[in-house]
Amino acid sequence: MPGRHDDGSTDEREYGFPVPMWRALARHSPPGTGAARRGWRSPLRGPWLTSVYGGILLATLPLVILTGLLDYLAYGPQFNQAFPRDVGWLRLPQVDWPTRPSWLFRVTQGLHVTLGIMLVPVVLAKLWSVIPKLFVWPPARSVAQVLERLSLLLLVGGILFEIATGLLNIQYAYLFGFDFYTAHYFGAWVFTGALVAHVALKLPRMVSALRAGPPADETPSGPTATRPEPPDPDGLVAPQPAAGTVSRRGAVTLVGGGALLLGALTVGQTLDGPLRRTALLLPRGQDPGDGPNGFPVNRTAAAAGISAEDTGPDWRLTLRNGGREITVDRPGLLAMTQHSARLPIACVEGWSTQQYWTGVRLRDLAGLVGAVDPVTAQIRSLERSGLFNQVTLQANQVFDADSLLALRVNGAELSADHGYPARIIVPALPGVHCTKWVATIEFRTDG
Ligand SMILES: Nc1nc2c(c(=O)[nH]1)N[C@H]1C(S)=C(S)[C@@H](COP(=O)(O)O)O[C@H]1N2
Ligand SMILES: [Mo]
Repeated sequence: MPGRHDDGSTDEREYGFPVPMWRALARHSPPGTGAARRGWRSPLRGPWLTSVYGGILLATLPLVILTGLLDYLAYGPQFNQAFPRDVGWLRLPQVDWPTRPSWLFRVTQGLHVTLGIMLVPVVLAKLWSVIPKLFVWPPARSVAQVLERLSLLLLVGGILFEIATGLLNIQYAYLFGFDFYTAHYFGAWVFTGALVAHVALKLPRMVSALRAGPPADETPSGPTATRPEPPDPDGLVAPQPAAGTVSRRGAVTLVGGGALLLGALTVGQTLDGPLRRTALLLPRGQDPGDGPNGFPVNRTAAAAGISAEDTGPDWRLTLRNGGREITVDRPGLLAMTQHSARLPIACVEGWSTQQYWTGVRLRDLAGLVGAVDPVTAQIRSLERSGLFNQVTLQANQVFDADSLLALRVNGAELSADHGYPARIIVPALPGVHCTKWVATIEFRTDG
């Protein structure tokens, strides 16, 4: 039977659960939770500190989410070539990815990876600041609280999952037994949903905590004078705080400095020139060699199983348009009007570079085989297997004046690793779709 209190309320109303079971649960806290909770004694914890980290994440995470979704769109989901292929009702509006500005994908992808890495210390600091809540017992007092804690599980689990899979992917470490793109995409939606709920719930408290400011008068007297924030309803402030070892400002500076340091060690991979050597945290970061072909290689010719014979004098480019088929050899391509453009290669793993490419315009090749009004172009590589041995291009990507079947780079022949005898280069196209060792181009009018 529900107990009745002096104020007329019942336990049922207080708990929102069948009471005897709940009482028993509350009485029998798992061994150690109380001690663990009291063990978190830093005087730094409190609503203000949590709100500072929360505010930084609130201002920056939407950019990481947005650039991530844009990257997904850039892959051309309308051609079923984005990953994951089937996203059910999580389908984004299908738009043609533009070719201008040519650095668009370089920026969206670079921001996604660099900012994502920089936010790692902030996320960890935010989690550290709320860690006593993990040991609250009973874990929830009402159905609403159960739901809130479930959403926190998705929020925390979601972001840690996105960080882990993202970091492993840019290190080319496919340790997990599932597809990275699928996992990272669905994880992003889980996390984003939980984030929206969390912000809706906590925004007012964040704003008021920031307004209230940190406890006054700590800084002039140094870290040992660090004062706890006043006790809060959320239980972030330690009931028996230990003496301070670092000032509140020092803690925030440390986390911010960590973020900037990570950014500094990452951003080089999206820059050309000697600064690339500063990308110490990334495998494609440091030393791509010298000369006209001295820029990062994603997959070498050897790794792709491309032999010297495949790309020798017998190589032909096959152009198709409906029933028509034309083959051209390399001297034939070199005899056509050559066009040059300075265009980036931006890889989904976060590195990018800009080079000076020369070759035949894709629209001239369309004209050669009489494709006046193609809707798509389907490109296939000599490479027999692998995820990236073909791509479908949109009409605007075929007809951009700088879209090339590149034969040369920086005034020299393409190297075998960069796609000799011919490769695709299209403004703002993700690197993964700049197919190397091209064998056939098929123009289609039916999409
Ligand atoms: N045939 C083929 N083309 C390919 C790839 C591949 O694996 N096979 N990798 C792509 C990827 S992921 C990138 S980022 C670019 C890198 O081009 P680069 O190695 O010349 O720098 O090539 C693309 N073209
Ligand atoms: Mo790539």
